Amino acid sequence: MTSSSKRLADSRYRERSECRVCGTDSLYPFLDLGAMPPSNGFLSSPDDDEQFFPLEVVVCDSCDHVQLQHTVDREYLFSEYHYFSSASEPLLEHFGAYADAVESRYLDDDDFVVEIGSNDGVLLSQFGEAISTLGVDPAENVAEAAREKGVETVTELFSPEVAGRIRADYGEAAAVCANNVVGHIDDLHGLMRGLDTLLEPEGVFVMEVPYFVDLLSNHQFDTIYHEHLSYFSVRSLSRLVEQFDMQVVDVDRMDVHGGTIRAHVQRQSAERSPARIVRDLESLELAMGLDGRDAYDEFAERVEQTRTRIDTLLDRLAGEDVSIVGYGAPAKGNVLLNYCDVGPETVDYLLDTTPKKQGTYSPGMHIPVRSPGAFHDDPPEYAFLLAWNYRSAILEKESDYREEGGSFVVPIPYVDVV
Ligand code: DWN
Ligand code: ZN
Repeated sequence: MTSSSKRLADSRYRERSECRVCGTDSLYPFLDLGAMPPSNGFLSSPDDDEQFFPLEVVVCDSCDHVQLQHTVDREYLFSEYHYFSSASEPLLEHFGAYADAVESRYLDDDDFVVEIGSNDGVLLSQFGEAISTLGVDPAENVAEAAREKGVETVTELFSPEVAGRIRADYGEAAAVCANNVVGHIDDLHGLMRGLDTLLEPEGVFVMEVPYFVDLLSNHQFDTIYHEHLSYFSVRSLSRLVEQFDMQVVDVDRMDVHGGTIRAHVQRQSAERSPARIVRDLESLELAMGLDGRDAYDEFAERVEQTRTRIDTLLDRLAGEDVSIVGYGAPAKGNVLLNYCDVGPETVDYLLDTTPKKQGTYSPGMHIPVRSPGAFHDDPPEYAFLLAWNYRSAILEKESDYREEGGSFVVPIPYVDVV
């Protein structure tokens, strides 16, 4: 694809000069992934207009919070959404256990739970009958899917004003959940003010975000895209919440999405004191040099090495005149395909279980997206595992494909063929 066709959009994004957590205006740039289309911006036709935006990563010189230099308009990214959490079987199990854990640890009958960015209701639909719930999500199409599950959902971008309206209409919340959402929010201080409005005095904010330590350690550069404005460490999350008289009281490490932390946040005035794991992870981050700058520069070098390895391997395989298809059409897969400049000349199509993605074309590289049936009807020699975060579930599901000679090309955490 020529660079001219990746011309940067002239609107719908702005450059930030100050840190989203602490407000400092000293930001250290360490990775530039180039002009990139919205990673969930699937096209109806390969000729559709599409916009490209800068994708540059910086770290704050004061609080070490990792974040994007630019903010792409949130309404533009999230009003019509192609991502349905329930399309991935492993996530259904994950959120079922999540609901049980929150309910048993924090909730009594008749308590009220709000989820910010509730998507298709995959979490709230799994709380017990005795708990009243409300979803908040800006995308009408996924909110409708949640309502069909019986999950009451308001189509809004969460804000202090929305929090005030929810409190007036429903009362204070015993728990507010937000999963793969806090990293998507540009106004983090507005989020915290909204939580302060909505939470009961002893209430808890339970949030899941990809853990920057896992991203760095496992070279997960493809999880960097415009939806994800922030890449949290426990230290930067603590720095955010402490400005609002709250604190991180516990952290669970989860495998989902390539490595996630489930952080539990409460008011400093609440009963609970921080578990030791909070300090331990902050010590781990310092031991990894996240308060310096070498760790970030070395990560950027490893990203470049990964691109070279992926391109070299795919070029060699394609040279043998074999068929290669993309397994999954995740947002991260579109970052990887665009950054490595891998298109339909190399990958015949992407298969994906999400009905809304099937029949579309991938953003930027315009690879057709098909249903899994195409894969099983005419198995390719190679499957490029773009949904690498579900590696074990997918390799197990496709064991027959591999026994009959098919191979997976795995790009992350290391380029591999299995
Ligand atoms: O933060 C976000 C993460 C959590 O979810 C959102 N910004 C967007 C989204 O990112 P993603 O698209 O990279 O998420 P997934 O869950 O890794 O996407 C996996 C894709 O692969 C889905 O479209 C479903 C598909 N899939 C499949 O085709 N066959 C998934 C599995 C497990 C399968 O067997
Ligand atoms: Zn900062």
